[in-house]
Amino acid sequence: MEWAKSLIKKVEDTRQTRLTAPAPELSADESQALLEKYHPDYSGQTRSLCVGPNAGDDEFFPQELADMLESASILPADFQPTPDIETDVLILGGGGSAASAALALEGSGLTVHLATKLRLGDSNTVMAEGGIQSALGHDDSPRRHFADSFVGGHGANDSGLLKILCESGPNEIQRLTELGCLFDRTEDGRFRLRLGGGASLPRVLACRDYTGLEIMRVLRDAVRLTSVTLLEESPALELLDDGEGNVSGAVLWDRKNNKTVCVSARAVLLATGGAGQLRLQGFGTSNHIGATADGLTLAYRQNCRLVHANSFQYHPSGACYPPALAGRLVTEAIRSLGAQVVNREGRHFVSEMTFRDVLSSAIIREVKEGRGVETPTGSSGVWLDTPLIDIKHGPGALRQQFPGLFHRWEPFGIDPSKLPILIFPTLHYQNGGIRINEFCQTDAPGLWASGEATGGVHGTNRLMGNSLLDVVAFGRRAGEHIRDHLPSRKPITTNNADRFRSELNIKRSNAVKGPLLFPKAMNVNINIGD
Ligand code: MEZ
Repeated sequence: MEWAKSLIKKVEDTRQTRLTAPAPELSADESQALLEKYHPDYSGQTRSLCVGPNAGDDEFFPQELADMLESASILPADFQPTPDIETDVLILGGGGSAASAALALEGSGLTVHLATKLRLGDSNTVMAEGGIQSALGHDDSPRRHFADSFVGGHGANDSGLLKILCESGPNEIQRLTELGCLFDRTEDGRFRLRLGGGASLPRVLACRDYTGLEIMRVLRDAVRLTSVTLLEESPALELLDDGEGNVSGAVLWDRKNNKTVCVSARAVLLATGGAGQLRLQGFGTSNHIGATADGLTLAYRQNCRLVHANSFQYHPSGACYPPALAGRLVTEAIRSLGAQVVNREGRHFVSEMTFRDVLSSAIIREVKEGRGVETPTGSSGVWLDTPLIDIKHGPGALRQQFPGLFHRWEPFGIDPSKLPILIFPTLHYQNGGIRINEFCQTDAPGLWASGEATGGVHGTNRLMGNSLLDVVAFGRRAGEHIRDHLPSRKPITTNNADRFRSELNIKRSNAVKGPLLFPKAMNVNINIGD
């Protein structure tokens, strides 16, 4: 960091004054103005849809997502599905939500297949660092959790879904603990609770800065001990229907053998996660390699409406430098413990605990208006003053709470307890998604959805830690509802997909193929050789 020596000095020179000064707060009007001017959702690099259930709405989607939603099937037009596998329940996805659904179905006597793009556990769940929210603190309650999340979500949340989320918190934490999840505890044995941005009191349980990895560890082990049949390396290419609108299975791509596998299922659950790897507007992402909006793409062809699917969360603290780490998450928990965001002049320009969308917009403003730090590789960001953590909480506190941070930065000669690090917003979360009801049923009978692929619960801005709770709570709920309301077996056809294809041919001749499955940069050749 020799190149930044004089700039780092400005951070150090202002540190003492910043330590005691109050954080700069913004009024609601100032926040809204910032969002409209700088948040990527408002950038105008969007378009409306002309095909499918959201067509003609007064909604503008990021180009990259719109192209996927209006993409043409990877399957040949004359594809005729015949069942290779018959199962009661087909779960699509390899993360926390898919695993929680599988666990809920265990013991039901139903046959369950779980198909994942890569391996079980490869998902955004493992990328989640800072924690999971649950109203367990003294003076806390699910109602308070609800109020914080509703304000954070700009009041656009589906209140029924949000109520379920907040009320599920304590039980889900108990279940995860029983499975062996080692949440951090205080010296007297209680859960250590962190404060998340936009929360009125500490409510985030964590396992240092690898909470999602720890949660997935116990879920994955538990699923491996069930009777569920795993179909790994088998992403879904299309959903199948019975010709009358009911979803009745899926076509998988057995990647290793390069062949399609048709699954006839009485119920299908989409738990396929998010969309960060679409790299909207060229942003870096904190997302797992498989997060390519597959669930949205496939459900949309089955006539499922999307809710707030044009709303994305750009996490304020993505790594900006060194380039090898660009887009990687720097957990909000570091800010919640007191690391300030500081511009090139050493100015603490906004409270780091304001809502994520507002903070990201403020960072983008600083960079656009020339108050960011330009790196030798051309990227720009602002400082996260990480050495403040040891100053505020004692020597070694940063390393003790955030070992992952050191694991990533030290190989590049940067010790974050001594030097501030450079951050810039990173594409982190899909706030909206497939519309579901309180039982995770989509608009297409036979098709359930849970986790990041769905929309409504978080409104248009999710609070920290609510996604890990979402995946376990709604994954379980979907599994339980499927177990108790299993439809009968139906024929499998590609009727809905064919109808969508015909509509595309009329209205959008330049459609690309989808789902994307893997980021474009990976150059994965999807060549269906049946
Ligand atoms: O829920 C999240 O997005 C989360 C916990 C992220 C983080 O900053 O660690």
